Amino acid sequence: MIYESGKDTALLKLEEKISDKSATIGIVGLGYVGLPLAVAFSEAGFKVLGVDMQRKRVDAVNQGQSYIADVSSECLQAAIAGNRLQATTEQSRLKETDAICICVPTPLTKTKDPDLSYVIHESKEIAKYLQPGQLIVLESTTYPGTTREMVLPILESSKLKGGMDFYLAYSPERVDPGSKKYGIKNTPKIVGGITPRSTEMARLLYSQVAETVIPVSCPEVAEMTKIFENVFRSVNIALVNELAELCHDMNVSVWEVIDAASTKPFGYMPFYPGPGVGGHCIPLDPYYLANKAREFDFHTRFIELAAEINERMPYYVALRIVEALNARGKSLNGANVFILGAAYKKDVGDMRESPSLKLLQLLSDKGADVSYNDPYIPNIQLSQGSLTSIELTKESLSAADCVVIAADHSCYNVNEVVAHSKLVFDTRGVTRGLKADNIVRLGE
Ligand code: SAJ
Repeated sequence: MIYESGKDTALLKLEEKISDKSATIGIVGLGYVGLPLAVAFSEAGFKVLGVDMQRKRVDAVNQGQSYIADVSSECLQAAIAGNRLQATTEQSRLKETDAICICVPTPLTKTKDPDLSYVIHESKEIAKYLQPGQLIVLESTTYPGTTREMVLPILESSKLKGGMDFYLAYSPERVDPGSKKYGIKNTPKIVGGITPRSTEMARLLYSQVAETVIPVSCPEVAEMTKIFENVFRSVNIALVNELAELCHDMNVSVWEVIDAASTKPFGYMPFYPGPGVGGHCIPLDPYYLANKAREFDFHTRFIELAAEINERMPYYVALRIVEALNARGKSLNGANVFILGAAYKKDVGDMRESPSLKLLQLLSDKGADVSYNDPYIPNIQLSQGSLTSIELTKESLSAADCVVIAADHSCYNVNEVVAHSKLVFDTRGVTRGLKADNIVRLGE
């Protein structure tokens, strides 16, 4: 392909600048994906410009104050001190960058339709300042087709041509919030560009921070890979959630069944029942795929049924709590219910789509006097007002008619909780193995 010399030089220059680390990397969206990525590129020796629309986040980054559990303030301060990271709200500064990673949220609307407004907004901003030779990578979890059908036309409104004047690829974030084992460096990174050259440039970029980079043939494969990874989790969690309900009816312990199945060294992978699924991705991704599939007159019934089962878990758990209180001559209405763990999963301080929050609201709506403890989350908002985390003491436990283990934070001493509670409803199976009349478990 014959380029006009100016354009060819710019694209060739990018390869050089990434290889010799003189490139400036733009990270748009400094959340649980963007901030760790910004620090990773700065630690790899690049100058990084973080762009976020939230002034308080920008100020916190520039002051070296991390607000993301997976990023320490010390790492942030080192990157700032080394003049390798700075944050701004000014999108116009993106013209200073050579590569831009878009790490903005892809939530759902109230009717569970994809909300790509952040992706669209940032693509439009990037298009305003797009320079020949830049590499743009979308990281946000989304349905197959977003990069090519939505982001590319917006960027080409700059009159620059994708694949010729600038590179464009999709590379899904693969973050397991709170994981002590996996991070950017040791998690293989998928990259799929709109042209082979775009794929190659994305591969070159991410090979600076990830040990393994896996090129795929196009953005659609990369987008579908990510959605599939998360839908795989969603359907398997739904399977054990449905099994938990059946096991209760059949008076079989689902926890014992799962632990026994886990002894199979091949062809099985354990998932566990819970009060529902929270987080940034698992509750949302099935609806992204289902929405896109409808364009092909394809109804992802299995995937949507799984999402529905997971969504219903807080309601099911609330019903089981009513039954457990009732069996002890206590009505939920007026009962003191103390929830342990407001976060969406253990050892994280994140409330996004938290099933614990849904459960608190449901119990409160049915007349219970609800309170909670979560060492990571000082306060929460319910429809009737805010609640502050109550200290976990013998007194606060014994004062409750029912203590619910909703997020099994490692800091909870389960034996102490059982010893000082009238009734414990365990949604996470952390009391399994303990024999006591005051324990009721999901899935038994
Ligand atoms: N959950 C269960 N039972 C299980 C596993 C999870 O009820 O067996 C619940 C959790 O309590 C939580 C929800 O599902 O409420 C989601 O937990 P998760 O760990 O599956 O998902 P995230 O959002 O914390 O992180 C995930 C990544 N997690 C893992 O791989 C373990 C991965 O799926 C994605 O890379 C990441 O989301 C993302 O951002 O896409």
